[in-house]
Amino acid sequence: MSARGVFVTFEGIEGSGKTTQARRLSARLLTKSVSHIVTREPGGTPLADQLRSILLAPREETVFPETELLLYQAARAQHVRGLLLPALEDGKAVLCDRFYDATFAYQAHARGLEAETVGMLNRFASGDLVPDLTLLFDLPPELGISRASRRGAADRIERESLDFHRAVRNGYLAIYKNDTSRIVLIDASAPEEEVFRKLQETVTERFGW
Ligand code: Z5A
Repeated sequence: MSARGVFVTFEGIEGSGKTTQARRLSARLLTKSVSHIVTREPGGTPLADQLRSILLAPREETVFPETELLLYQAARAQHVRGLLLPALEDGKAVLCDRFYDATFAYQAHARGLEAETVGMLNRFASGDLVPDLTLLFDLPPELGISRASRRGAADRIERESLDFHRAVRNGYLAIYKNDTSRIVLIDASAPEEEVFRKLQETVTERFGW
């Protein structure tokens, strides 16, 4: 039986470059024949992808924070059991674009839901799965939004105010301060190549990648 795989999560506000960096790390792992998968939240299985579409579609009807929280957790419960745990048990590394820190940053810090409730539901949905490493890509929201806006139509969350995105960033920084051994803070305002260099240093030191 192979050893359990390594679980790495990529976090940050929108436009922080996590998806770009996850793709770059995946390309590097391919050259080193490290067996891995790249996935994202919400999403990663057919049902979780449907929940993602529901969550991100702009709509007239008010989506209450409680509803949003439960839908993110439903997608996570499916993703963890349907994709993440089987891959990790199979010895594969998992690179995951967002995981439960996003729920603390968005639903607790920015939407104002009780952190204790969010924490309890995070543990329930993730089945107590904890990332081995979390890379937090930090940059001013103004820069992140301007980068993300180059991509075209904004989704429901991207349409939130600048103050909302500031609250998300502050939420992430508060989470980082409480867990500096699992989370590595990376200055994402730097050029793409420089950001990747810092990421590479971190994963080489931790996992020999
Ligand atoms: N959400 C939530 O509320 N609660 C939860 O529990 C979870 C999620 C799990 C979907 O996430 C939304 O769900 C998200 C949070 C919420 N909404 N928001 N906002 P998502 O990850 O799918 O969507 P996203 O955060 O909006 O990701 P993104 O906009 O795709 O950002 P990114 O992945 O960090 O950036 P990117 O796609 O890699 O790069 C964006 C652009 O910048 C692109 O043109 C790049 O070429 C460019 N780029 C990247 N790096 C650089 C550097 N270093 N310099 C210059 N330009 C760069």
